[in-house]
Amino acid sequence: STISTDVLVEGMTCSHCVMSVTEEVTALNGVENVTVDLNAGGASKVTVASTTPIDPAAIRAAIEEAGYSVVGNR
Ligand code: 9UX
Repeated sequence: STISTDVLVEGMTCSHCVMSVTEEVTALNGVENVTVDLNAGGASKVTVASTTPIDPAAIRAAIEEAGYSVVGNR
């Protein structure tokens, strides 16, 4: 079954931000799909679907690599 992990990300405002984050997070082992709810309530919600649990620190690192900040979960 699929595991879903949500993180809230600051600083994403356009579709190119979405592409950059999606690309970095999709590259993590086990990640099957990444969706972004842009600017949901001030921060954007990034939802990571995977077959195995993904280390939240790895998701954070990938998002920071793309140039954005994780501000929380859910
Ligand atoms: Mo769009 Mo995102 O011009 O940092 S790439 S705002």
